[in-house]
Amino acid sequence: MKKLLVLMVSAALLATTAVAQDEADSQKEARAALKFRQSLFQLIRSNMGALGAMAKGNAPFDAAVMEKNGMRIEQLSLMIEDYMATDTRKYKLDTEALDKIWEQPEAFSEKVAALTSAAQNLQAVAKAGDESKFRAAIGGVGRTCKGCHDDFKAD
Ligand code: ASC
Repeated sequence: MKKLLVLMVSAALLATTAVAQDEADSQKEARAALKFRQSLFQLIRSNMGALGAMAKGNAPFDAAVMEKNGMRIEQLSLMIEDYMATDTRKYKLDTEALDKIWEQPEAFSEKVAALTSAAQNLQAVAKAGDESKFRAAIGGVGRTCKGCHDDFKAD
């Protein structure tokens, strides 16, 4: 009975803490991790492109694209912690990822969660169809990109 309780408590704790970090074991593994995580951020960037153009007035608002890209960004945001879990700090890589990502994983998680929320909000706003709210909803997503870059990306 006691063992079962310990097991249940451990499982609950695991479910609520940030994704476990795993140090890369070799330069090769570090390089692979880098490639995967950069691919993920490129996809997020790709989906932000059309949205940014709309927010800047360079393209007409398209609620269907806002909803679709918002959904994609939400899904991609949910992969960030997994793809950043491999700690590559001790390897020499061509990267803008700051050590702080692995030094302060909780703070990083908060930034990721803000992106997920903003992407969910964008979908809701797009679905509701009130064009007067479109720009702010896109801006909300862009702000979370910047908010994380300010702290965790060298640029
Ligand atoms: C983008 C992009 C970012 C963010 C950021 C928002 O489209 O590539 O990194 O938006 O510029 O401030």
